Order: sequence, then C-alpha cells, then structure tokens
Amino acid sequence: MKRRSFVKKSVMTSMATVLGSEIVFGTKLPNGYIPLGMQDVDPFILFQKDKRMTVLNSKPWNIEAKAHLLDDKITPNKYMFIRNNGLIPENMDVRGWTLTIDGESAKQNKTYTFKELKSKFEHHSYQLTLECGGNGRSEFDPPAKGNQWTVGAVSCAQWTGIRLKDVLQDVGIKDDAVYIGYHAADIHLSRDPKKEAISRGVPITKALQDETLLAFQMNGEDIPLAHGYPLRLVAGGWPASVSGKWIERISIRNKVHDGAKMMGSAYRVPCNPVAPGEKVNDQDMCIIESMPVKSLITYPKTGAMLKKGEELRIRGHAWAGELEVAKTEYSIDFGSTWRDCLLDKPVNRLAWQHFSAAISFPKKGYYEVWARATDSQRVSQPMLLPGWNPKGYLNNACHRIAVKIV
Ligand SMILES: Nc1nc2c(c(=O)[nH]1)N[C@H]1C(S)=C(S)[C@@H](COP(=O)(O)O)O[C@H]1N2
Ligand SMILES: [Mo]
Repeated sequence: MKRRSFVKKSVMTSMATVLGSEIVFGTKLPNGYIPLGMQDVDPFILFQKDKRMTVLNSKPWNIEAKAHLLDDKITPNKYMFIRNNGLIPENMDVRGWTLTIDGESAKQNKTYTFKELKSKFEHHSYQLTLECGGNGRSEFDPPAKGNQWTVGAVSCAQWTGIRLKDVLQDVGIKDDAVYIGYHAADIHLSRDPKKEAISRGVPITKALQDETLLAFQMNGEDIPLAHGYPLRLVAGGWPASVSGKWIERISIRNKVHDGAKMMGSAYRVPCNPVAPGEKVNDQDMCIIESMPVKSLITYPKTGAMLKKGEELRIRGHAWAGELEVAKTEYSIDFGSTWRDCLLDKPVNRLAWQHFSAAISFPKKGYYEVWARATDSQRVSQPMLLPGWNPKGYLNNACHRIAVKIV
C-alpha cells in the first residue's frame, strides 16, 4: 500500500494565510487535499481587487477592469487586470530567490541574488502601459477562443526597478544576439514541471531600451504576487505577454526566442490581412510587436444621463505602442464629424496620455460619444472592428459610451 504523505509545512502556511487562520491539525492534512474553505477563494479578497472587476476565468485567474474603473492617471492595483497563462507560483521568497542570465549570446552565465540586483544597479521609475494582445477579443466574429476580454485588459502603473540593459551589459552580450527570452516561476496548468506556462521575449533592441525594466516595485510598493512578485520584466508598449512575471531566468538568444507561446497562433497575427474565419498557415503568421494606437473613455461611465444645457466633460487615456499619440478627437454624431480633445504629453515614453473634452449636446435624446486617437505616424484607430485574426488580437476599434440628455 502507498504510504500516505502529508502536505509540506510551507504549503500549509500559505493555505493558512489565505484562510486567515491557523489550520488546527494541519499537519494531518493528506497531500493534494484542498480544504473546503479554500475552494471558493474570493478572488477580490485574494488579489485585493475592486468588486466591480470582472472575473473571466478562475483556472487560471483572468480578471479585467471596466472602462470607468480605469479613470486614474496611474492605475492602482485594485483596478489592474490580471492575465495568467498558468498557476500563480507559491512561496516566492526573495531570500532564496535568484535571477540567472544565460543563453547562446551571453558572454557568460551569471546568477544574481535579489539583494545584489537591487544594490548593484541604478534604480529607475517609469509609467508603462501594459495591454494584453487579446484586449477587445470579445468583439471578433467568428469568435476567437480564449478569455473574452472587452476593454479592460490594459493598465498604466508606475514601475520601479533596474534597467534590463544594465544587467545584460554586466553579463556581456555577444555580437550575434538577436532576442531575449524569459523563464518564470509560474506553474503549467498540467502541473508538469517540465512545461512552461509561457516563455516569451523581445528583440535585443527592445531589451536594450532605457524603459525596459526588471521591476521590483509597482506604484511604490512590492509588486503584488499576482503581478509578478518579486521581479518582473516590464516592456511597455508591446503586448503585455512579453512582460514576464515571476522572472527567474533570462536567456540572450542568437535567434528568435522559441519558448512557450512564441509559435503558432499565440501572440501572432497573419502577416497580411485575411478574410474572417480563414485558416492561416504558421509560416504566414507574424509576431506582434508594438501595439496599435488606442484610447479609452474613462469618464463618464456609459449610460450617463445629463440635463439639457449641461456640459459633459469627458476624460480618458490614449496610447500607441512605441509611438506617441499625436491627436485625440471625439464625435457625437456616429463619426460624421470630429472635434479635438485636449491631450497631455506622456509623462515618459511608453506611458499612456490623458485626454479630455467639454461637450455640448444640441437637444434632448440618445447620443454616443466616440473617441479616436491618432499616432505620431498619422495612423488612427478604426471606427469599427479591425482585421480579423485567428486568436482575436489587436482590436483597437474606437471606444464609445452612451449618453442620454433628458
Ligand atoms: N510568468 C508569466 N508572465 C506573464 C504571464 C503569465 O501567464 N506568466 N502572462 C502575460 C500576459 S499574456 C499578460 S497580458 C500580462 C498580464 O500582466 P498582469 O497580470 O500583471 O496585468 O502578463 C504577462 N506575463
Ligand atoms: Mo496577454
């Protein structure tokens, strides 16, 4: 007969934290047994999220915001979307934690402790826009599999850490380096330790940008566990899937990184437009790089009611991947005419920009307010759904809200 094994003490401690009290007789818990009190964990409490956030999936956890919850200039944790491909790692302890840099194009393999990283390299802080490549997926037809994100898989927090380039240069980069790939501590859904939930990366040029951080703080505090504690790669302006959470290893590659979710239709779109529903061969798919121009009206909430004669002051954010947003406009006549909004400059490169406008309505009735951003290369958001693709990425159609004048 197989001997009964018991849960590790460390696992028990973390379960007790979630339950909020000691598990009396916890040492007698059989391995793999999940206490009832933990099977219905309240994600809002667990992740300290606002109750108005939408849970799209619990295995793995995927949670999104609503447009009006993203009104802050800097996104607080409670409104920040969570996108996980695997299971959140447990017991992340900075004391035993290390970061290793390796790969064909690293001049040496080097391992740093958390303390070394923090003391050896200069600290930098940037506001960085992170948008999931699949944000807006729910609109595509035929529908795409995956989390049905509406508009809330985007955030712009203040990230503090060290520059990835400083660490890579400390290790030494060979001339043939073309890409970096991250390896993280999260657990594959199958729980097979040989499989990685996700292991993506960026071209070496993006890795060497000043704003590409190995962050240890978000909004001035330790990064919340769900967002990558203790160390996270943050490469703003690109699909957020390149911003690896719970980073343990970064490989400097002499070819395009070939980790989990770099191939097939994962985070790739047809290199040339295809008809909705068309099957696309792997070799005709291209990796998503800089995200397209987009904007979001964060005030008021859709459905706002105003009295005739009242002026409406709308607010929102606009972002354009690697580029700056040059213009934001609004329309109240379904896109027939557009007027300029006030638009702030970004606080730093790759931070979203804030816009506002004071709108008057000619008479009582139903209106929609549409917002449209244009990037520094004069590319504007489409009014309707852009190019269909198998996984439903890059929906940057104009955001709109309903307004009633009574
Ligand atoms: N290790 C790891 N990093 C990851 C992921 C993941 O599942 N595991 N998801 C990626 C994806 S697809 C997105 S959109 C962002 C989401 O970041 P957030 O959960 O902090 O908002 O993290 C990225 N980094
Ligand atoms: Mo994502």
